[in-house]
Amino acid sequence: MNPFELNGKIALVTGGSYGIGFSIASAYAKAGATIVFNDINQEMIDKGMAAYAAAGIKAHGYVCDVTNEAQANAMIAQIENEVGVIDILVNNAGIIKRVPMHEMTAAEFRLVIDIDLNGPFIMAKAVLPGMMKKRAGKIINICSMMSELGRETVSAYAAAKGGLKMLTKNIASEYGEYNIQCNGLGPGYIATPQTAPLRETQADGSRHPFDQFIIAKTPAARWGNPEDLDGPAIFLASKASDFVNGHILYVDGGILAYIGKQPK
Ligand code: NAP
Ligand code: GCO
Repeated sequence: MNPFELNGKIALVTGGSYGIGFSIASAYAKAGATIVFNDINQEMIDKGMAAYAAAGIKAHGYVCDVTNEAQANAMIAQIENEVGVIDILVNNAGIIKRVPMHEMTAAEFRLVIDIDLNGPFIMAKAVLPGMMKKRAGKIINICSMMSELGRETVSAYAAAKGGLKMLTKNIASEYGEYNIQCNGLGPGYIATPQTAPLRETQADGSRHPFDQFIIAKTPAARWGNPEDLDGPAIFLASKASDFVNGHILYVDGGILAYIGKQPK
């Protein structure tokens, strides 16, 4: 039997209209899963549905703000009624605000924490009852290099992703007895709309300084693509990881292992 197949499984990927979430959901579909995704408005759902259809994937899209517990609970009930009980949850939805901490407002800090940390709590809490009843489930939280490292301007994001690492470990600890595995997937620097500002070509045609920095910090000497996450994401969603719990699987091309290339 192929331990990496997802046949018959229902996977919910939050913020799955594009970017990393879309790539992971597409990979899950190819592995046999039924795909469900949410986004914060119908326009994004429609765009996501068109993208899945173009990829030959019959997805189910729902409008839900992951920070709104009432919306989340209503969506899970609707999914269970229309599609089935969720087997796999990927807490992918997230934002970042790049502002020096001494200039960041408390409201901006709270918003990032709300979406990137409270959201995964709300969504995990919403799917746990169904998984507990089935005595099986997979919860995958999309962490970050900032779950381990800090850098200028991302204090709220690092606090959220650091907290998400520990929320992952706590869900693993509290619900392992129900045969529910909760792990983190920690992408390195991935080329998506979220990181586009860090890769913009400069007025003189040169690469963005941060782009050059990341190339020097990555042994693979390249940015990751969303598709680089697909195999590790399938592993964490499949039977192959049934005894992996509370682990953060970093998919970073070696950034966390590397001091960085000496400047020329
Ligand atoms: P992205 O391109 O900005 O996509 C984020 C997705 O989340 C969008 O579909 C967005 O929808 C959705 N979203 C935002 N707030 C939401 C909310 N309150 N409720 C529901 N959906 C919401 O980001 P990405 O680069 O694909 O990153 C996806 C995840 O990976 C994030 O958690 C990010 O922190 C993490 N990550 C990214 C990288 C990277 O280098 N790109 C590396 C490590 C970790 P709208 O467009 O409608 O707002
Ligand atoms: C940043 C980037 C990173 C990536 C990712 C790295 O501004 O440093 O946006 O935070 O999004 O989280 O793993």
